[in-house]
Amino acid sequence: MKKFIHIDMDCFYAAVEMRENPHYKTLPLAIGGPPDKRGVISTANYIARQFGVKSAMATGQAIKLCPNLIILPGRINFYKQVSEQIHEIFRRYTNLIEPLSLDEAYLDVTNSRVFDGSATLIAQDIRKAIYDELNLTASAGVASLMFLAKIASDINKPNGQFVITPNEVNSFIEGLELRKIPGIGKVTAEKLKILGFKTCLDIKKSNLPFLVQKFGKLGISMWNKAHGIDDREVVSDRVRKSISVEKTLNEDIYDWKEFTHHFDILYRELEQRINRNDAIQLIRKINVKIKFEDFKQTTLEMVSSELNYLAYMDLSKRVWDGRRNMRGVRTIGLGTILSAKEPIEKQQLSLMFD
Ligand code: TTP
Ligand code: MG
Repeated sequence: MKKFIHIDMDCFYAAVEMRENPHYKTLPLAIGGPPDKRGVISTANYIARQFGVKSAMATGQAIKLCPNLIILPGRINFYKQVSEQIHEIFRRYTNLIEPLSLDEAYLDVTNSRVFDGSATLIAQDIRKAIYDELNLTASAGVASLMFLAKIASDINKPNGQFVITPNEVNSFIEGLELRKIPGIGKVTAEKLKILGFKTCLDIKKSNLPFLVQKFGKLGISMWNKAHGIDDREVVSDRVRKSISVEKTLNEDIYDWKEFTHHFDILYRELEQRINRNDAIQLIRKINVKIKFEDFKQTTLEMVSSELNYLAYMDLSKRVWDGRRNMRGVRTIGLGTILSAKEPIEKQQLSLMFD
């Protein structure tokens, strides 16, 4: 049985802008092109949505619905950076991450050992980390089938999550309206309705040849989904290259003993992170990164195939004695460089030829 989490940020671009400029929080806000250039709305905050402002709507139309609407042009590169920070959080829980857009991703947590493998608790923790560290809210869906996880993430949006447990899957699917299935747009939903198909139960009661005749590939896909079959897998965007942890201290420190106190906590955190990601055998190098009060930073690394407390301590002491020059320490980072896992195809090929 698989466990999937679908994460979707709440009014993502608008949420980032509200974080950067909190006075927008109480005002209707949209990101979009200017009305005089036939601009469209990318997204709107939830206040603007109460006026009917929506993604893909012409900006001119949006202003008619909400005359006080604040419209910002948007800054995609900044949203990309934030998206990367969100992915950094995801990677604490699993390497199997498939981004659907900047603000949306599937995570396969079937083999994650965090929280005893409870996908519900993992989803909660991811949302908490996003909130605590990035000051943004996310919604999540949890299910044993990918398409259900995606549908579930919308149910308690914003800032909520919804779990479909394995024994709820059947009844959930039967009651599921077809227009909620990703890939079924307005036009198809209308066509389905005319033929008497409103829910997955209607599809289940129909027959496959008829569905294929009327809808082609989509017919097969609907039939499968209605029967709880979705054998797609999370295709991860990249192979992880490093795992590291770091902490910026509340106050700069000048005392070695105090340093070792923070070091110990970080080391344990790194150990957990490595174990959670099943990465112990992939370690090739270890490093220590220290940032000083003047914001200059230094990194020292060594070749190592294991996580070794004394080796990390040794690297730290060398930085402390040799490179600190009386400066206070502001940030401590402990990291590993990993070798890439062999792609699965390659493993299978070599098995075939062995
Ligand atoms: P969505 O997740 O569809 O929307 P959202 O995050 O703004 O709001 P929700 O709380 O309903 O999830 O899209 C994510 C971002 O992608 C969105 O902030 C802006 C951008 N986007 C566009 O630029 N054009 C579009 O038509 C849509 C739908 C989104
Ligand atoms: Mg979103």
